[in-house]
Amino acid sequence: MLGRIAAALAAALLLLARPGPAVAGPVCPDSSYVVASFGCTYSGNYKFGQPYDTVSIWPAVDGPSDIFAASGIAVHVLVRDCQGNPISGATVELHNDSLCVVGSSNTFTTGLNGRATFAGTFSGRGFCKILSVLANGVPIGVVPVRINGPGPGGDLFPHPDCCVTVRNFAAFEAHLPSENGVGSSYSIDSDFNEDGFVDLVDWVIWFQHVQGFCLGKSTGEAKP
Ligand SMILES: [Ca+2]
Repeated sequence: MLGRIAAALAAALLLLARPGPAVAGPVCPDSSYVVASFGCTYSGNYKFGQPYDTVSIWPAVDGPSDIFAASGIAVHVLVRDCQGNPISGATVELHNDSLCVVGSSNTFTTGLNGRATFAGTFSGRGFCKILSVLANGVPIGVVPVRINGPGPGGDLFPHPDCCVTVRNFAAFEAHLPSENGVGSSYSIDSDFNEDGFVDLVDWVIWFQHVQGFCLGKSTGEAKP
């Protein structure tokens, strides 16, 4: 009996003596990285054949925002401290000041190896040409992913649901109708299906989503 107890104690001491996993320090931009991958190409009248780099978003968590993966787009990160130790559980954020994002739908979390991939959906509104990537609030890089949503993100009347208002419709209407490469009124930020035309299809998209998610919510200004 005493022999078994001694053996158990010896085993426990051996376990305690083993070096544990290194405790990671703060996020280090020089040791971390972020990269985007693009698996599709444009097929319409806008940037035909070039990597498809645009994700359309809408102001509703359960709304029809594009799934990054469905567009062949993914953002990959590796988050480490300055000693090269991976940081697990880091909160990674896709950010641009021009966007209004609903809740924390633009965040994801690193795994045990400090890595994470975002290929899902986030909700909000606004338009931008790049996304900054922050880990635990520390900028670790940018990716050339465009976000396309109805209306500018910055708002004189901030709203937690990022609702789209009549003011945003005026900005959209200024590009309706237009065609990429013809005249100067075409703008990708009003071409919600990124086919090279701002037309009735985009109008229907715009109005459907505004009706579905923003009408009836109080933003302090008139609705379309
Ligand atoms: Ca279009």
